[in-house]
Amino acid sequence: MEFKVELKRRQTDAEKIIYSFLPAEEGLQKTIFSAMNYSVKAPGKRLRPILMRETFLMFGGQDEVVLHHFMAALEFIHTYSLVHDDLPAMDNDDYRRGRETTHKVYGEAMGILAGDALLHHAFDTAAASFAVPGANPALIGRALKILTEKSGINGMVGGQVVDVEMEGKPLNAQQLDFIYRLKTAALLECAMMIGAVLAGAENEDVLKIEGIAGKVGIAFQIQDDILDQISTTEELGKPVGSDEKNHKMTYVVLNGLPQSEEAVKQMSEEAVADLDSFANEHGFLKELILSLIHRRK
Ligand code: GRG
Repeated sequence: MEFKVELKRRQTDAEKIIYSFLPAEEGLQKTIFSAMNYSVKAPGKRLRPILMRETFLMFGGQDEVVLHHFMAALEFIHTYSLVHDDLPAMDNDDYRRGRETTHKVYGEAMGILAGDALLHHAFDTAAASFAVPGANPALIGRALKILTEKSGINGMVGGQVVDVEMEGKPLNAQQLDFIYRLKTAALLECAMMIGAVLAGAENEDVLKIEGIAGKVGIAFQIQDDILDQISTTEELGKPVGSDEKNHKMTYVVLNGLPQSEEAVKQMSEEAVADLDSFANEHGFLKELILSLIHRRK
């Protein structure tokens, strides 16, 4: 079947799974439930949960119930990061995923709280998988540790801290690489590592997967920088030129467009070559990674 059709099917499946863990909009605090649901249901690509599931399948994972908890948890963490990133104290953006940002619709206080709520709800959703009949607590424990580490101070939040602190300052290639590894690649590593862990992959293979996802993550962020320069608000669903507005040093600013495009291609192809060293079936995963080189949103 054509790749685009297969991808759409996986996105629809992922959304069904993610939405099933969202709160009902009722009770005195229903505004926060509504703000959480608004943020999560905005049309995202669902890349992280899809990567998690494909890696799980690649390592022969069978029972998906526990996996579903983690797919939703990771998308909640990713969504909270976008909600907070758009706040006036950060990028101060009005549009995301083709609609008004959460704080524009619900106000700044609710924007902050919706991000907080999604983060807590993510860990509640992941921890609830201990109660799944037949679940393996040791694997869930390992997956929880990865989720915490990759999203926290030595992962996404750590990268964002350096990104914010370095705004408007010159950055060298090493510092930029540090930011991209933590801010962006960490959550992709998290996705693929958890998929492998929950499928029961050997530790050595989980580490190999971390390396592959790291390359995909860096390529993904460089492509994000490229799109911020060459795309349109309509196509991207969020403002373009945001990096320039915020005086951000990016890979594109440092190296120019042609070299950046080449880096995305090279890193994605390296990731795919590493993936090919596994005998396991991974056709869709390979196509997905290669498709990111040419992504337009
Ligand atoms: C952690 C407090 C706190 C703030 C947020 C990492 C981060 C910190 C914010 C996210 C903003 C950003 C540009 C992150 C880099 C990763 C990235 C390119 C995110 C966009 O991911 P997509 O394209 O988004 O997968 P969709 O909307 O498709 O899910």
